[in-house]
Amino acid sequence: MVLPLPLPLVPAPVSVVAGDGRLPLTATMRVSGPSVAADQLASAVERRSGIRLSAAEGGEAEIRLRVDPAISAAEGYALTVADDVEIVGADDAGLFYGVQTLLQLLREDDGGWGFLRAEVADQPRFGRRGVMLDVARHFFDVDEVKSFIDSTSALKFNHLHLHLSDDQGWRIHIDAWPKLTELSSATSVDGHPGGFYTKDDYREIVAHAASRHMVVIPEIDLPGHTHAIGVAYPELVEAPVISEGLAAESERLGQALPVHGRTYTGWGVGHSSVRIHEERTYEFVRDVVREIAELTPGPYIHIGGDESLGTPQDDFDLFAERATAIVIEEGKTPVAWHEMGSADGIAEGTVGQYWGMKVPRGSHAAEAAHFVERGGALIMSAADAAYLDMKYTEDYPLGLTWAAVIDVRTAYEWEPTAVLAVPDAAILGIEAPLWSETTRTLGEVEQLVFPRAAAHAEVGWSPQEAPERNWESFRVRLGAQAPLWKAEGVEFHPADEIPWSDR
Ligand code: TNX
Repeated sequence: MVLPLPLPLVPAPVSVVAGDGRLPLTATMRVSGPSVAADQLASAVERRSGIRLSAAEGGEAEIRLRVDPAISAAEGYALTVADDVEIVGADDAGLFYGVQTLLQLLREDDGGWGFLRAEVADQPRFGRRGVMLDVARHFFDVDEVKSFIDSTSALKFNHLHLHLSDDQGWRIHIDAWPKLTELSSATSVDGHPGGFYTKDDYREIVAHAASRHMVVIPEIDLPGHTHAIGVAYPELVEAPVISEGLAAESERLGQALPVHGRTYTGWGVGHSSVRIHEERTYEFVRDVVREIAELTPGPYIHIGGDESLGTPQDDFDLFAERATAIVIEEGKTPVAWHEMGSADGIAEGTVGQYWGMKVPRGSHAAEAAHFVERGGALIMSAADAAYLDMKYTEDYPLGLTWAAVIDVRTAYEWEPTAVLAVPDAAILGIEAPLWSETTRTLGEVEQLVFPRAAAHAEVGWSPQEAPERNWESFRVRLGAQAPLWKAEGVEFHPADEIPWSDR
């Protein structure tokens, strides 16, 4: 028996019924509805097919877009492709996602271009579906970040976490501390060129993200990962703590050890810490948080908290309490890597980001659970499943392996609510981070992100009980995304596991 192929949709919708054949795409097809969504659809159709939809009355078929709050849950939509196309979004985001689904139904065959007939009803499993881009280890400029937003929002991701500072560089201008961008942003890992965002650059990124229904979460990583701060303001940062592990790893990689007050271009972690008992440190944190909050329409500011291996535990906990309190005082909800859950008095409502393994080790699960005990919630980024900077195979040229080697199937087959013993309602959703130690260009970033981000998109969006929510179906649907990525210039990795299709 030959099973029918699933419709080529990723992430899998809540419900989908295939119709009969295709609705041909022609230049007389008219698109109507809210202008932003209509323009986005028309431009994407043209980039893909070369056919420009018309705005004139009287065409043979019509694509009608509209928003109707009665339709379903937030971000949901209903889509029908019959003799016309209709997309009804629960809100503007839902309409945008319906348009993304329609673009996946657009296919070329020997008869030309057409939309596969279907009836789709859809809404997300999790309200939080995030990706992270590390712009500190290597810098990516405004246009590159915009491309990243375009390619990931098409998979229905709705949060973009920007890792704006680390040992190797500081990437956003702060008026009150101007030397950060004067002295600490020029380089990246391996001494490659760096860069930074002016406030206008950053506003441009935030606005572009909003137009694709993505919330930007800025991260300033504290109290560790702060060597670059000490290049501009040495009085704020302790001398580096050189562990045996760091010394051995630096030697193996041929990277120089960190020196207080000088640019660091290796990728060792855990050696830096701001001075916990200096009041100047908290003036710095407050100024930075305030200026970034002013640029941030979204509710969150991420204040880091990972791998402060040189910071004594009591000092770390004290810092976590004060820094999360400052974020709240400046009107935002703090987000922190799970280690900050070690602090008894972490600010109530702080969101934790779990980056331990699928089977938690050591104190990671307890630290994560403490955010929930304090009225907060969790974002799941299990490193051995969700980390986009892990290699696909041992010999893959880009990426690292410390957490795992993650092929597409491993990225697909993890369940974010099964990692920790917390109520399901405490899991806001997922985030897949791309750390950029080994990726110098956006193309290299894309090779690690695509296709695995599509697996995480399905983990975050599709209900566990959706009929097509399984690996065998996913790999076929995923293979059908290749022509869309090619049309948009996305440099995906053509992994062997996937039956890639041409059109
Ligand atoms: C761990 S995961 C880090 C980053 C590195 C990454 C490389 C986490 C919160 N911290 O500083 O870039 O590993 O995979």
